[in-house]
Amino acid sequence: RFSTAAAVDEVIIPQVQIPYTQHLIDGKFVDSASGKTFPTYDPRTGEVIAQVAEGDAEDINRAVVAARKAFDEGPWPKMTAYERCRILLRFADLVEKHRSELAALETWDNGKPYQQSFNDELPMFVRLFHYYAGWADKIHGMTVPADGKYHVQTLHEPIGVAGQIIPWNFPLLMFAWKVGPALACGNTIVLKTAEQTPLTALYVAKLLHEAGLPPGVVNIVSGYGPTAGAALASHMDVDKLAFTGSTETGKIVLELAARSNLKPVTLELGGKSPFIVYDDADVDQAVEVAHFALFFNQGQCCCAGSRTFVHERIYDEFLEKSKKRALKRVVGDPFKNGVEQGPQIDTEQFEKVLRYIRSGIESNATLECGGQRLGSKGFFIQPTVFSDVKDEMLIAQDEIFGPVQTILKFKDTEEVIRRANATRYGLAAGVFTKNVHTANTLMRALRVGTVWINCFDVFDAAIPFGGYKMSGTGREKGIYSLNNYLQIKAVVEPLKNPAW
Ligand code: TXE
Repeated sequence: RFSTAAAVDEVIIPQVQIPYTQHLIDGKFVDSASGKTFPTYDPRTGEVIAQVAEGDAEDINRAVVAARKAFDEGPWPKMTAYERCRILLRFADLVEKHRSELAALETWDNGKPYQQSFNDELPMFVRLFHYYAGWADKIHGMTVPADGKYHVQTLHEPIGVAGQIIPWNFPLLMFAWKVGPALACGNTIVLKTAEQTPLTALYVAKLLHEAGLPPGVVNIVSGYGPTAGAALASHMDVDKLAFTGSTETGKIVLELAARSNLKPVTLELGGKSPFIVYDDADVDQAVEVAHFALFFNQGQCCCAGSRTFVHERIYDEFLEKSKKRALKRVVGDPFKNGVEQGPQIDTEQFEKVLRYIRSGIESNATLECGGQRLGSKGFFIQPTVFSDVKDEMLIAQDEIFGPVQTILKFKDTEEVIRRANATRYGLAAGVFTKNVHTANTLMRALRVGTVWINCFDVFDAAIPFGGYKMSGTGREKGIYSLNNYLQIKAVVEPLKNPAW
């Protein structure tokens, strides 16, 4: 058990006993068919937290068979929508009850600040399940006024067995974004967690069963992408695939889905989101929000505001203040009170970020602060700010996925729209201005799935999220997410007495 508290003043060293490390298939915790395990690491130290069952094609197949049986034979898709709603609400209550253990486990496996896990992410997780529980009994079709003497209606049916592959940056929230709508619509699920963060999904999936979820409805397989993930994407008996991760892997899973059974795919991929600050903005507020937009979650956000465009008239002031803010950022043990930034997730991501920092220096951007690893243990990186960044530099084009802010200068609206859109990505954008006409122009001109005006990273269960261009396809959260998990059936019957 962990020793946890709502607010912590000192570092909590979690006393483990990790609750669950096996796959959860058909309502039971089981080992891999191969008997293999893999380690999950503590990003604070690089030490092994636990050995976890390592799934491959055979385990995925066992999970799909269980999900198929639970879908075809019920009771889940056939029970009343209200009963499904009640189970989801009971589950949300149980998560609330286990909030501190789950927040500690999330921080331990991922490295994000405990206060963020406890104060923001766990409540958001609960909120998402309340939201989707609310949808369960409000999903219904329409009657259609077709030409001719027919009564026409649509039935909104669950799509079947949903395969879901999630990343490591928000292990619990990605679980909620995927599992919430799929369950509300009456589907069954096989979910593969990221190999870096397998622990919390197993914990909450156990709570789902405690809340009354029938066995086989949600199955969790831990394991690596090219083995377990690829087996799920190419499985012939999976009816739908939802993926969040890199654009490169998104292309692979889309191809696997197409080459197997043409299952529909939603993709939530990488980004290089512009954060545009006009000279009429409140500079102090814009500096703070731009800092948050980039550095939040160690910079490991698909929608991170990773190209900060600043109007030339306020550029010098903005830069000075951004640098000061980055130097003040508290980096350290994520279990410690007041720490804003923990370690990067693993050695691969840590090396990748440091490579991009070197590339920024080599391409003659000005390194304003940071740029080094912090300490000698774990995957900590100094908050880093580059100025004099040019659009063609790699650090302005690629997703760095780390605590590296790149600041660019602009002159006018036409120019900043062109430059903001000159990327293969299209996930999100931030705009800071007091001029309503400027805001109106930019919100329409930016080719992105979310525009935050005078704010950033406002996430709400009801707000849809997703990308244009190579940031993905489909929307998660909100009413739009339900479309991913429904089949629409048209039913046509002749009318006997068309006058009525
Ligand atoms: O991603 P992958 P990685 C970006 C970010 C990061 C980069 C690489 O830029 O630096 O991606 O991170 C599974 N078939 N994002 O390597 O590989 C994998 O096991 C099926 C953005 O971690 O995309 C994991 O569960 N599945 C992002 C998931 O895909 C496969 C969040 C994501 O891993 C697979 C994370 C395969 N062949 C990284 N290969 C976001 N959009 O938020 C891997 N996977």
